[in-house]
Amino acid sequence: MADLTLYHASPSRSSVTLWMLEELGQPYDIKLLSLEKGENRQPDYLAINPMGKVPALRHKDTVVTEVAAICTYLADEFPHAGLNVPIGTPRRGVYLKWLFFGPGCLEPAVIDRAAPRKEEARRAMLGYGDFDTTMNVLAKAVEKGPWLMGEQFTAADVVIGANLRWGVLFKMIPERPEFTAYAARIAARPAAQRADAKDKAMASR
Ligand SMILES: N[C@@H](CCC(=O)N[C@@H](CS)C(=O)NCC(=O)O)C(=O)O
Repeated sequence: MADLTLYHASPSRSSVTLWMLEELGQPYDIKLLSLEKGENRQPDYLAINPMGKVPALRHKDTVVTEVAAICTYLADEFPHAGLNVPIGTPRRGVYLKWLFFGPGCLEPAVIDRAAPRKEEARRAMLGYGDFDTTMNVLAKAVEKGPWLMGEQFTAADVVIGANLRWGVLFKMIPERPEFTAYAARIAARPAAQRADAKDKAMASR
């Protein structure tokens, strides 16, 4: 049994953490849950994540939930993989900004656009402000490349990159050249391809 266990539904947001684990290169086990069968709402899983959501990650006695928290945790816990920007490094501020930008701005902006509210919320009320600003900020960040932090691929690229790749694929994010180029660099990563293949195999079970 590995020290790391991912509670996963295939494919879903937990696929982001599956990719992160592949980037990390540490052994891990997968506990596959069926969202259709409601296995994420059963008492044994609610004891792990009371939100009834995947993913959840167990590392020895520690349980971490929330995609971005899991990616941040893994990158810091296994620094040899070079996926974090360590505490004490000035660039860590920007790195953390992108890790939080994923669930704080990018994901809600995309979801709100896909499932609009009955009454439009005021810009100041929304943490991401508005969709176009979110997209413009992101386009500028990935324009130069190859990665958000320049030459270093980090956990922030996993969090933002997965969202972006998925959003472009399902036409929820505009097909701007900056985005398609970044999504193509992400798709070419062997770890992303391994995660995709594992997900495909699990989904067809
Ligand atoms: N904020 C959570 C969102 C996780 C999430 O929404 N997971 C979905 C799968 S894509 C889920 O578990 N849905 C099942 C349900 O809500 O019943 C995170 O970042 O981990």
